[in-house]
Amino acid sequence: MPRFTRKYLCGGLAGFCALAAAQLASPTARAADYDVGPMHVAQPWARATPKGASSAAGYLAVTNSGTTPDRLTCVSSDAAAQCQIHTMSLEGGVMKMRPVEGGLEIPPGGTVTLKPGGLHVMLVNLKHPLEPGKVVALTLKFEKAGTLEVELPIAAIGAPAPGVASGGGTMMMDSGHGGMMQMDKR
Ligand SMILES: [Cu+2]
Repeated sequence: MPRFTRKYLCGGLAGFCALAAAQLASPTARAADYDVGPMHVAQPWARATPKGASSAAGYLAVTNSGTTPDRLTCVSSDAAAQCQIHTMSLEGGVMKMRPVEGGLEIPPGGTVTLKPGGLHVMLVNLKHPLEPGKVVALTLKFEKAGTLEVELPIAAIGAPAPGVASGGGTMMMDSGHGGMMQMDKR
């Protein structure tokens, strides 16, 4: 009776294997979740930045278990002069991002996920680079539920989202907000 090796299992269950590999390679220890009123913030994390970077991105998932919509803004961070929530969209072949006006709506019963390639917390005018293994603190504010202090563990530069297999195309677009990205200052 041959033993079932990891390799054997991977061949037979490719999807399962990819998931297992991603978990093994998870760049951060499991982050804490946070609650304020009916709002739940899960899996917050940020990406490390290269020396000299002026901005950084953070990610998290927000679930609203209440019965009314709420609006999320980022008030401040210990690592940057300004904290904003940005959307990203492809316009004329260029990835553009701009601040969400009036806060990010979290619908009742819904989850809004900020992740590489899409919505993100933008730390503008960094005071220092984000170093892997450390944390960056944010003060979030829900219009109705109130304020919430969260800590984002910092993953390596180019790290995929926790639980997501690496090698995805979206990683490119968000790496350090350089090059192919334009910030729309309106
Ligand atoms: Cu941004």
